[in-house]
Amino acid sequence: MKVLFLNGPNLNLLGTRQPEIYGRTTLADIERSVREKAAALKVEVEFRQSNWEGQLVDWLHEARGNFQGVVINAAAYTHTSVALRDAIAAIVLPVVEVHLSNIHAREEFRHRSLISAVCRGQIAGFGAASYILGLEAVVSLNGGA
Ligand code: CA2
Repeated sequence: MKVLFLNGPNLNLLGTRQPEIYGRTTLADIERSVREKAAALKVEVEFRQSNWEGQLVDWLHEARGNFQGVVINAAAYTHTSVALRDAIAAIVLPVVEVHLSNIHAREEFRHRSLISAVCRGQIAGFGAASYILGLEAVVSLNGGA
């Protein structure tokens, strides 16, 4: 089984700014812990980040036929992107939405996710562990590793 991890805008800065919200863990640290868990589950993972909405749309299209599921932290595009919502709806693959922070406990504009309704579920508020839980969710949606 192959699972694609997609990361949206500014997540490349993780661990270097606003540690009071996002902690000191970098995206590379998260990728490392995802890879460890994936190895234990005998699952292949690919980890990508882009600040560009269209790039994330292209990667979602590419996931079809090449991966068995997607874990996505769409970052700020979560709250704005009809394009990402339409791409997720179009690919007919299990897509799990993850967030480091509990978006429902933050500013009101973060409470609404435009992608939740087309994802299989949302995991938010567990820091880097949200990604591990997202991986487990995709594996479970595929009937196990
Ligand atoms: O909690 C999450 O994972 C978010 O998706 C993170 C996004 C935010 O816009 C969402 O509302 C919730 C922000 C990711 C950018 O992270 C930064 C890291 C360091 C410095 C500035 C931003």
